[in-house]
Amino acid sequence: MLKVWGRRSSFNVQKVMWLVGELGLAHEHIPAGGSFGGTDTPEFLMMNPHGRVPVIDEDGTVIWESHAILRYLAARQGQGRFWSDDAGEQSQADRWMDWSQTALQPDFLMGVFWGFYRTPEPQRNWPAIRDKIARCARHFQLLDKILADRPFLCGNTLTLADIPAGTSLYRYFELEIERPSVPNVEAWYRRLREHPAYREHVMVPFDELRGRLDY
Ligand SMILES: N[C@@H](CCC(=O)N[C@@H](CS)C(=O)NCC(=O)O)C(=O)O
Repeated sequence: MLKVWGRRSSFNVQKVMWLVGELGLAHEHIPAGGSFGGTDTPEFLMMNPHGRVPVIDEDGTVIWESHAILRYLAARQGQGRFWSDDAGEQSQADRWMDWSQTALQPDFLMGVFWGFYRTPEPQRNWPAIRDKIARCARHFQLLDKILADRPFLCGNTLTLADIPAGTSLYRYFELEIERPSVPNVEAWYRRLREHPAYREHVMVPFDELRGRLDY
């Protein structure tokens, strides 16, 4: 039985749970991290020495790092739909996953979501927040161009490429921040919202995180 550790309000856990939902995998979810704690116990640190969520255990195969988990689950259970043994084809999704983790996520999750939403008002660094909001606008405008001729990032169907970047959309469109006009991204977001797994695992209200700098 697949076990998934992590709190549902965690962006990185949401990516994993979304794929678990898309694949319809039987699993046990164990709340961990944030106010649930449990990530600094010797048992948890044996699984993930970094003490972070998400972590999965499938019959003794323990994996941490959300994108490593996504690739593992896709390769094991998502052949054809979320995984291709053709390295070139698989790299189409891989590049968007890596882009999301190294470009979009630092600017949006760290810069805007943490810098603006999770930071109490008196402590906010507005020049830095404005810079990150502008960088995010450019990232979403880039995605808007890509999505001009296709419904999903890699073409006609949902792939791993959509999961990390798509997970940011709920928060991006909910925050009270300035956004550029990105109609193709909005159409993509509408398409993702048609997926029950997206609604269940990604569209998780996050008010509890407002102004809260501790996990
Ligand atoms: N690069 C890691 C980041 C993991 C991470 O930082 N997770 C956060 C939640 S999004 C965490 O565990 N925070 C501590 C906590 O929630 O207690 C991944 O993608 O899995």
